[in-house]
Amino acid sequence: TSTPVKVAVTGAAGQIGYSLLFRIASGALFGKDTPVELRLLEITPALKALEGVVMELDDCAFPTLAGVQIGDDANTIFDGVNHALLVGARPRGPGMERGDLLEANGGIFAPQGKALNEVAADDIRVTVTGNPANTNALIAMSNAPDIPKERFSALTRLDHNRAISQLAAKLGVPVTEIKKMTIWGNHSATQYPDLFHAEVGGKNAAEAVGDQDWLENTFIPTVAKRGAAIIEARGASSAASAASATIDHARDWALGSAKDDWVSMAVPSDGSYGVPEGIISSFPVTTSGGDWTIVQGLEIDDFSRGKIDASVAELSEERDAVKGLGLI
Ligand code: NAX
Repeated sequence: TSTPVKVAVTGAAGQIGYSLLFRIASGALFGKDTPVELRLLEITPALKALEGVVMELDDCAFPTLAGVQIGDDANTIFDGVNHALLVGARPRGPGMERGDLLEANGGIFAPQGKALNEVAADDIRVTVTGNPANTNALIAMSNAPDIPKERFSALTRLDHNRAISQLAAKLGVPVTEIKKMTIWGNHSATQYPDLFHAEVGGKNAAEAVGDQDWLENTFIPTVAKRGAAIIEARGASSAASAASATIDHARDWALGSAKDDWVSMAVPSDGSYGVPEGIISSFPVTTSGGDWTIVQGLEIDDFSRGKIDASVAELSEERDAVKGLGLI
């Protein structure tokens, strides 16, 4: 057997963690032949609950699970890790302003970025799920100067998967028929799920839908507000689907995206599609050998341009805010 891949998960005692850890341990991330060692980071008061989760992991007797270490010190937990899934974050409390939210998360993601910089493995890849995901990833990246910037990403795969599911339902086709879905911009209500470059059974998705009103006034808001709809229905935010998307994201990044398809990932912009450098924004990307490449050459019409620009403007504001707070 090979050396175990070391995967760190933060916020491991939370809702997403409760789904994510069992998927990783069962081999959903790297396959059944790759042993995985879990490194679980929590805040001190949550360690007891995390011990309970580890008891359950033990009780699954997963053949792929080579070991579990838990703790509240990032420098210990991140030591030698190959993948870091940063899920734990500070949620927006009642009456909390955006600046307060960004500052509270800066207090989590700046030290975690520094710790990764010091102790992670040379091949570290970092995925941020905890909200505000794009800007939290920017904070972590900016605090890890020795790690190449392209090793930092934020999760928009849940939005991507939601968009595929909504489109498949609208057209009455299996999700496997849908390719080249794109989420542009921020993982927030301003995100832009793009049907103009998506394909259904090899045909253009926007044309297959043939209904601009549905696209604009049903599809886009349904995808963008799906998180709120789940809270409304379930009384708790999406967890299993967020865990599943985190697996999809990290797996495709490590093992490569499918031929003739692409995925959505929020990555540091290189200026492609007029998205300014210095923010982490969602793009269509292909992945291979642990690297991502932004898909080039897509034509962006005025409608899409306006939607992308609006979401990117929000990311630029968040970037300016965390810069003003001295977090990046
Ligand atoms: P929970 O509140 O259930 O769990 C979060 C856990 O993080 C808690 O156990 C907490 O103790 C821990 N934590 C807090 N600060 C920490 C720190 N400094 N180090 C380590 N652990 C820390 O939230 P959950 O439902 O699991 O959601 C986690 C995050 O994912 C939230 O920020 C949430 O907004 C975000 N989401 C992101 C999504 C995406 O698509 N990018 C979708 C789902 C989800 O909303």
